Amino acid sequence: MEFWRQSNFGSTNPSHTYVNPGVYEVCLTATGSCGSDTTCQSVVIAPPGWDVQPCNTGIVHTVAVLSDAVTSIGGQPLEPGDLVGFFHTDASGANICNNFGAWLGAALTLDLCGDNPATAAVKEGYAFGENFLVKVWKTMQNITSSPATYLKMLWG
Ligand SMILES: [Ca+2]
Repeated sequence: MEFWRQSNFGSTNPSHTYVNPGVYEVCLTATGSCGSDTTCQSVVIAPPGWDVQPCNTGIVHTVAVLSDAVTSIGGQPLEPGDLVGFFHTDASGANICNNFGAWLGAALTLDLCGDNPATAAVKEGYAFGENFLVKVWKTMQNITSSPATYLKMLWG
């Protein structure tokens, strides 16, 4: 994980642009005559090409990257802070990032978008029985690990 600190005294809308993908802990401290209060939130910055589209098919599948059973994906060891992305193919066969999240050493649960079979011309997500592609973004190296791994989709 990376940490970043900046003071924005007097700014009502402080902003910062993150250059590198990864997990960041963002804290905002407001100070006034009654004292101060701090709130923190974890944000995940997507690697290039990992743009997730909103799922509007109403078909959602949940997958989990476990903490104990999975220490590597496709031979790539997972380290806390690495990003794990699930990719489906669109109608042209291109790999589209369906969803991704940060693996922090505990189980990572993600909702994946399923394709609506009624809209045959558009492939919005995973079709039934489709293999999926998993990529790992190595946060400390700023690279997507390769080779990519294909796993069989197991919808219940
Ligand atoms: Ca469809």
